[in-house]
Amino acid sequence: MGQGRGNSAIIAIMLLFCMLVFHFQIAHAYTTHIVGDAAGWTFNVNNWPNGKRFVGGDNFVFKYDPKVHNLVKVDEEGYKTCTRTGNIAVFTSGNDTILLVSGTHYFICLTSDHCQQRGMKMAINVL
Ligand SMILES: *[C@@H]1O[C@H](CO)[C@@H](O)[C@H](O)[C@H]1NC(C)=O
Ligand SMILES: [Cu+2]
Repeated sequence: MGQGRGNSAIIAIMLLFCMLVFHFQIAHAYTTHIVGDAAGWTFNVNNWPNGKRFVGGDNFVFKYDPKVHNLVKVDEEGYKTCTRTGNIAVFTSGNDTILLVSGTHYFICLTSDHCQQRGMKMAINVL
């Protein structure tokens, strides 16, 4: 009888452990980040990722006025030089949700001098 109770306790602990691991994974897979917080994807948004933690599978919502801005995913060179280089993707809805996998992702705005002079560029490091 004591033996049976011991096994039950071990099974219960293992179950609890599995649930915790499962919960942890779910909690991290579906985080949605509003880029730039309340201000959105706009001038001087480049520092927004600083000190934040992003995990592969997180969603990033870019909100902006599509009459004024756009959103172009570029490579590192495109980010540095504010040009459309790399396997680019152009977004123009003003409410773009983008799922990012592990790696560093680069976004710029190609309106006028927004990337060069107004800080409308962003490198997002995803774990
Ligand atoms: C932005 O997009 C999300 C998801 O695609 C949607 O739920 C939300 O209502 C949209 N917001 C606006 C202001 O269009
Ligand atoms: Cu812009």
